[in-house]
Amino acid sequence: MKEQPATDSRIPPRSRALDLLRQMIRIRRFEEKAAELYSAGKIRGFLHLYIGEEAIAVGAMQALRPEDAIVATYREHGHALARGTPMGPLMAELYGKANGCSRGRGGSMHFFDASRRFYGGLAIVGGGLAIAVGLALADQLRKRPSVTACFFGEGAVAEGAFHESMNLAALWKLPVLFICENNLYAMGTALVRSESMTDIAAKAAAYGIPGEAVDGMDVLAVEAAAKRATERVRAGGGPSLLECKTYRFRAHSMYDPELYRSKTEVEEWKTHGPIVSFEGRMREWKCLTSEDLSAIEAAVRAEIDEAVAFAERGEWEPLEELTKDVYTANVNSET
Ligand SMILES: Cc1ncc(C[n+]2csc(CCOP(=O)(O)OP(=O)(O)O)c2C)c(N)n1
Repeated sequence: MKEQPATDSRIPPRSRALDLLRQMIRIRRFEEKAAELYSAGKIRGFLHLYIGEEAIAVGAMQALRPEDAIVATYREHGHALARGTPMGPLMAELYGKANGCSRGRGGSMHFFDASRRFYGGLAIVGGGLAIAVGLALADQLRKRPSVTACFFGEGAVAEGAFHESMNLAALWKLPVLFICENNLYAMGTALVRSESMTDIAAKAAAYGIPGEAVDGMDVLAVEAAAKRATERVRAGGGPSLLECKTYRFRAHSMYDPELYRSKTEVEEWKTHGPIVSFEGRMREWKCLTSEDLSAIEAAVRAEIDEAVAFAERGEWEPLEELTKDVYTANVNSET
């Protein structure tokens, strides 16, 4: 199929649209495989799936450059994949193997890839915001032209760390893009049950930070909004906030019986999920065929098979190395 003629500026060229779709499918299938491996006992500990929210990581990442820094939460598989960390070390990290991106010490919640300025994978709600502010301060002091993108859930806005980070970032005009992934529930708590004011962009405004809300199910809308916001940040305008309205299709984690929301609500959101809706639009634009989809699915399947094989052949970390890189005084002392 030929490139789409540039008649409508809102329609991306076919190759770009295919790439965005491929990236979202890649994240979706990786996580479906992770869920399967978890049930098979290959992956242990916590596992929080991003299924339903893929458009945010993929869309936002389009606005970021290699020199930019990224901080994410424990629901970060999609961000690491969209950033370009190879799938093998990520799968091995889920397995807890030494060839994992964090030597198997972090697991699902602690993906890390310093070579791509991907600084977590962090388990503490709101904790990433303060780290992002620190990274941005370091970049500013060293006069590096970088933006730090900080992804967090709407549950984090209830944390003091959110308000302290907003305040300092605005006060010091730090180059941070705060990206709130508002999937409406913090574990089992609906946003309306924990916040007296649910407009997250308005909370940023209270600190003088420009904010924008966007449909987080629409990869192109997220990309466009992230580009607008990063441009402002890069131009020295200080921090910006993007609230991406989204939904997670799976439970909070593998242990959640989901008693706080109805199945009908979940099914309704799935009908306009980020992948299915983008596929539909691509078909309308006549830039997606069934063969294209089969080719994407086959390539992703092969990549996942290889990543699983990489994880399977990985070694466990030797016991003697257990305390290596553990930063505490006297860890080996007798006292
Ligand atoms: C400081 C802190 N408090 C509580 C928890 C337990 N906890 C883990 S996830 C979570 C909900 C967070 O929801 P949200 O920020 O909306 O992110 P989502 O899981 O929806 O992506 C909570 C309360 C934690 N990890 N850290």
